[in-house]
Amino acid sequence: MSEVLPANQALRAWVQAVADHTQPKRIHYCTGSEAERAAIERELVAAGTLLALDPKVHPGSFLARSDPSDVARTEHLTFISTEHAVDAGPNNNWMSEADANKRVWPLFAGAMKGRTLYVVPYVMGPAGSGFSRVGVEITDSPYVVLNMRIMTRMGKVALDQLGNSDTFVRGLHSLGDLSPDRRFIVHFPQRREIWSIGSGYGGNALLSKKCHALRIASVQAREEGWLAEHMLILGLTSAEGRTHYVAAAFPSACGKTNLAMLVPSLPGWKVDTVGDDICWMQPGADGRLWAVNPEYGMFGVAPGTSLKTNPNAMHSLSHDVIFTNVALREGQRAWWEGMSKLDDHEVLQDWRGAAWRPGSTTTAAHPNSRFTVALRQCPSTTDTYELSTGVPISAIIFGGRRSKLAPLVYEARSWRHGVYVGATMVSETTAAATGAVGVPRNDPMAMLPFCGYNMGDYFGHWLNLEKKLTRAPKIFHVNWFRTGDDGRFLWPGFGDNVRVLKWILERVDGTATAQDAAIGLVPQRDAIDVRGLDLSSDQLFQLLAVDGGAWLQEAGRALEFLGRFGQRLPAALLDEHASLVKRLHDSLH
Ligand code: OXD
Ligand code: MN
Repeated sequence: MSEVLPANQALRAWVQAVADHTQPKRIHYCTGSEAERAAIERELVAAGTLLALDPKVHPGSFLARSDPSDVARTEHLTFISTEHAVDAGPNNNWMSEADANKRVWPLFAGAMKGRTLYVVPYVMGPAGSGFSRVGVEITDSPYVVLNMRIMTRMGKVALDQLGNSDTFVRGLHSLGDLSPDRRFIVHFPQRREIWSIGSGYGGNALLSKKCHALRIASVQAREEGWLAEHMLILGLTSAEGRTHYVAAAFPSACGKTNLAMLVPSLPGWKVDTVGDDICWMQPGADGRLWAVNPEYGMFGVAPGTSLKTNPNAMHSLSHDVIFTNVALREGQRAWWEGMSKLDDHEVLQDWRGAAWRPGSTTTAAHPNSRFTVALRQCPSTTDTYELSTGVPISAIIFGGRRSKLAPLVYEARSWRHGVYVGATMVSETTAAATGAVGVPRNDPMAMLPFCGYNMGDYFGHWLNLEKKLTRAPKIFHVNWFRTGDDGRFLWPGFGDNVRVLKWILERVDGTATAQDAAIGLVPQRDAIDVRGLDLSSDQLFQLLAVDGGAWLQEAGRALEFLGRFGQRLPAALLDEHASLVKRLHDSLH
């Protein structure tokens, strides 16, 4: 690998300062070239860190196994460091700068001894676009470098965009000793800096993703009048040829990737996948909200992904993939729960590398096992994710995993009501973060773990944005996960979700009807296109039902949650809350 030193003095000075402290054996500035990728892969395969998969079944693909204590984001070890704790808000763990300097900085001392320090410049957003921002991650993990090369526009393209500017987000990452006792992910939003030590796992270590594109960018977005959101972006073209773009926020592992690349069950409808996880949106001169996906790849949850549930994801995975913590079938083939049937007597290697047999009480793949793959490999992408103008957003969708209560879909009455709907979102927890699974938790705009500042101020920022939007997107809430009395899902989901998107876009176009329910506008039963679906009218009734009494209790819990933001909570949200409660009471009389 030939060394190319960038001209940017600020970058070189920072790298030198980090190297003086971390003491790597050598420094490598990444170019993003093919030769560089191949060299790192060879090195990792030789070291046993990557396992090459069957080149016929998985050309160019590898399996990585992470330390068993390092398999998900660790929210309790993730901190925001601001001068005053109140600016980080009750939604974040706060650490003073003095504390970070005392507790975290010393962990980096000599941490890269014997290792290579990689300098990874990257662009978030289409290169040269007014939306895009440059970051540089310093890391001692070659696995991180390979992932960053897929997830971002990495190397020379970023240095070219940066030029001599010193306004890049600085991310410092070291594996440290991988001990959870010495694991910290600390963000300094004011100086646009991130320190991450002790974890090699995706969201903790690929600093472009949650750390930069959400936590740091959300602060920057507020200062500059835009939004950095945990949302997929998709374009939907109707059978008649009308295209709308929507952005949708769901908590981690609630099907964002599936929805982003859905194969519509309605004939003639088409989906264009623009992004599957993160969305940066700016008001345009035309009063609409325009969006780009800052990422270049997907870091998707593997379990549950199959040709049936997400054929586009499966086709994306046909080559050049990094799998993390999936299981191995004989012949070096990747496998995970829900992917395909196994033979009864087959013996696999589980995600730790131990022998595993079908029927075992443990899972073969880790529930949060992942695939890293370039977005361009997805059959449902076009060139829209490369558009420097972004795409105009017609609808914003919030969603959660709710087995009860929330109807399949409803529309907010106004932007302000939509912000209230987003702010009071609740979802049942998943395996994407450590902790108990299946517990309802408030997750405003699916941003609770990712908003880099006090969410009271964040709600205020959302409310203020309306002033710049003469053609604001309509806001909706969906729930694919409602269950009937027998505990089974009422809605088929997956490709049939297009039926709900269809209603949403018809609402945007003003052609679909809705009935005024206390919580918002709910489709009339005949407004959802269920032709060809095996769905009884009783099931549809249950899917769309609004139980006023249960919603009143929910509203009580929502108020308690919003109360956590105290003085920082915008009064407009309390007004929305009072109106909702009044409508609910009225509906019960
Ligand atoms: C992710 C997450 O990895 O939200 O996208 O956890
Ligand atoms: Mn996510």
